[in-house]
Amino acid sequence: KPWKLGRPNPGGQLGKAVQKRRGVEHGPKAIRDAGLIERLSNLDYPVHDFGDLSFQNLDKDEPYMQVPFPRSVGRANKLLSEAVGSAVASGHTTVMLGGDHSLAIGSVEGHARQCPDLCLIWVDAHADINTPLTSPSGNLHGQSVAFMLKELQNKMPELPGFSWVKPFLSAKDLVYIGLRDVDPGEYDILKELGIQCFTMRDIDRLGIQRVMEVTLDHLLSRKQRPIHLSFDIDAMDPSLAPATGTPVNGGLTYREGIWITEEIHNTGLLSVMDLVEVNPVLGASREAVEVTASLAVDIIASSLGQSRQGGPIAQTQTLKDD
Ligand code: EXY
Ligand code: MN
Ligand code: MN
Ligand code: MN
Repeated sequence: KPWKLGRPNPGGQLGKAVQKRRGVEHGPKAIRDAGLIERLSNLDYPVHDFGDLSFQNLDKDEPYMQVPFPRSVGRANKLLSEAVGSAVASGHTTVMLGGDHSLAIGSVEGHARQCPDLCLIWVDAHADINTPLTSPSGNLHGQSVAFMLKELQNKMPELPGFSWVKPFLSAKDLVYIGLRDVDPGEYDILKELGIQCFTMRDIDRLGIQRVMEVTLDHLLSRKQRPIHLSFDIDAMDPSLAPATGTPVNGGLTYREGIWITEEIHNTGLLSVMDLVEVNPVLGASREAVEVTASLAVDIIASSLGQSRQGGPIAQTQTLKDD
């Protein structure tokens, strides 16, 4: 049973891993309650809320190796892939609200079915590139990218529930920003595949402006193509985004986060974005939940064109004034 919004998370009774999984399904409601639709409606295009998908936990979903609930997570992702695919096919710039980051498997897969040449920008404290064999926890939110990459095909066991996912992304089409908690097995994969990563140390060294310049050059200099932005709220510093399952100190400042999204918006190529890992149950107070959800709204609005510089009033009004 989910705890009431904003109540401190009572520890003790549940195992830590189980406790951390609970509540993230309430992220979308918290983000909507923080005013997402109104904020997007103030931007210059119509907004359509497709509502929540409904996922079922399957009976007899035994762990595979140490991965819990593989069939339920696999099936949820298949539904999500179809939903994102059809939103993209009907011409929408699409925002997927999570939920945990394992949902990126379905979101990016559905996007890639429509746009096979997409590139992926993964903003996260974590690399989420463990395979079921390297994962220290078994949890699928730390493995999403491994399902996508062609180069990891031979390292992925056949997980029940995921036979529909065929790897579709090349390592050169992916950039990470914000990393600061990478497991040893993930480090090896990142090095071996030569994936472009900007850790928090790189951001300190280069500055966020240079990081985005290199990111966009790496992904777009050969050709302009659709961008998938997968934004894990735990990329942000925990002082700004406390209501999340795996906070790590030393994260992005507000201005770094907004710079990232403004630069992505300015390409004109953002096609799908995920905003994941807001967990209202893990906020220590109502205020902690609200600041996290409101930050999520700012990140989404900025990705979709909300500007810090102001802008002309909408064209219809300008014409009337004339
Ligand atoms: N790397 C750790 C694991 O694989 O268990 C922690 C992953 C946390 C994932 C969060 C969503 O980004
Ligand atoms: Mn999670
Ligand atoms: Mn993540
Ligand atoms: Mn993360």
